[in-house]
Amino acid sequence: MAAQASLPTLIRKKRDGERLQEPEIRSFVRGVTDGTAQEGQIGAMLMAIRLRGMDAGETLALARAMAGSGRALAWPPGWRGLLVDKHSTGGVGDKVSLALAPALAACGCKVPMISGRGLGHTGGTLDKLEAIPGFRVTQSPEQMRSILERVGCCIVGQSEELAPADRVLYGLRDVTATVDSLPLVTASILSKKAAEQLSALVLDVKFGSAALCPTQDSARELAQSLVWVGERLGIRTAAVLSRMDEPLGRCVGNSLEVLEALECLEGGGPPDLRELVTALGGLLLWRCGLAGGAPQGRERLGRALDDGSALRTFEAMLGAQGVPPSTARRLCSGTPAQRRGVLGQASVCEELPALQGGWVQRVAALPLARVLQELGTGRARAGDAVKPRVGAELLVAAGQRVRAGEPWLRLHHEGALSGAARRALQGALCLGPAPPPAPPPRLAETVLGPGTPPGPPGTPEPPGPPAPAGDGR
Ligand code: IUR
Repeated sequence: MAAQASLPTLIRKKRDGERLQEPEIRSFVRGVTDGTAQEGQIGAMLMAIRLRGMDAGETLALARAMAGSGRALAWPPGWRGLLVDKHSTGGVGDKVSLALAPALAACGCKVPMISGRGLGHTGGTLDKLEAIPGFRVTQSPEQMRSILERVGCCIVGQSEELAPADRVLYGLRDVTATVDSLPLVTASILSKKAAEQLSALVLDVKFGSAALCPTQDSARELAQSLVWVGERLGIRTAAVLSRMDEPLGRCVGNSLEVLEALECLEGGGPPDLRELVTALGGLLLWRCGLAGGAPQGRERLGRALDDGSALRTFEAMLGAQGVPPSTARRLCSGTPAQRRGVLGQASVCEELPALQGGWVQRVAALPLARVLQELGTGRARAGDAVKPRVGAELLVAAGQRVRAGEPWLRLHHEGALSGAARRALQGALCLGPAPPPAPPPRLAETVLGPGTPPGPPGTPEPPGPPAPAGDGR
């Protein structure tokens, strides 16, 4: 057997643009996991990968090694084919998971959804759920299995044991300016999904001014990489490219988003939210064989929202994850006032008037989310506390005419609003002298894996192996 190359040798190889072999990648990940690799060495390797890229095979090997760095979840054999999850690359007002997980469970799937917290201007599903008194996001693998048996879905945080190499690498990527690397993003996301032992996965890859990917082309590249690697890890993987220039739905902020997700779970709520929930869910139902195609899957999922079964499943999930039954009942079956009573309200609620009249071209998600993050919806550093009741409701939408002085935003906050924050918020309302052109659809494209049977009308050809990400991403 050939002698194992040392870590400096592997770093030098990648630094000089060479391809790493699978055993070399495994050896690097072993060093990351067992602590024998020094932080400086890991940082140097991350930067070499960020600058030189990895081809699809290397990325697959990295994802596989990271998935194997910890424990894999184990499920009863009878659930084979039914285990599904969804991952989003992060957005503003994105409460899709709250409605999607119970709706999928109501359709017969098992959904061990592992979600994250908000960091930066994007929100996190765990923070939204923690706005509900009593909700516990920490569940052991055994507890997850028990909840899936009884309810069909759970939404939990990542456990220490799942893909521990990712925890180390992700933490160091943040401080070494290597977050935006296509192979590193792909391996990070999919290592955790592979350790979850999923049957099918759908990815919501967002693009636009408030998204990780600035352009549709960069989102497509990431989606193709994720789908190609995901399929080879044994997960039926599909991706949707969705626009993220404006908030999803009308509410941004943790408890306000729970209220909006409840509206969706009752068959109502903003159309763009329902469209995304049903599109992502429809793809999953199709890919795990519970629907004959994506359109049929979308219809089936819509029925679960309309007939109350998704809402009942959400209530059962709340109960199983620590919410007292009377609280869960008031939240799921109560009037809007009872719901607000459960979640509480911020101490200040004020409406911002439009400073001038005009046609709303758009409400920009990024400035809005940045101000809200400062007011407490999100955190500047991992571990900071969030203020669950802080948030905003949009009172206008693109295409609408507003008069000067008319309120366009209802802001919920816990203290004084600085002049700078007020000005930044006003900057989010983009007005013009004429109605804007019809907006492009929020769902721009679907990306499917190779060998996928023909999909819904308009579905593009499945991609071949993604081109090597050798240009630095
Ligand atoms: N989410 C992940 O799980 N990994 C990543 O690299 C990114 C988001 I960016």
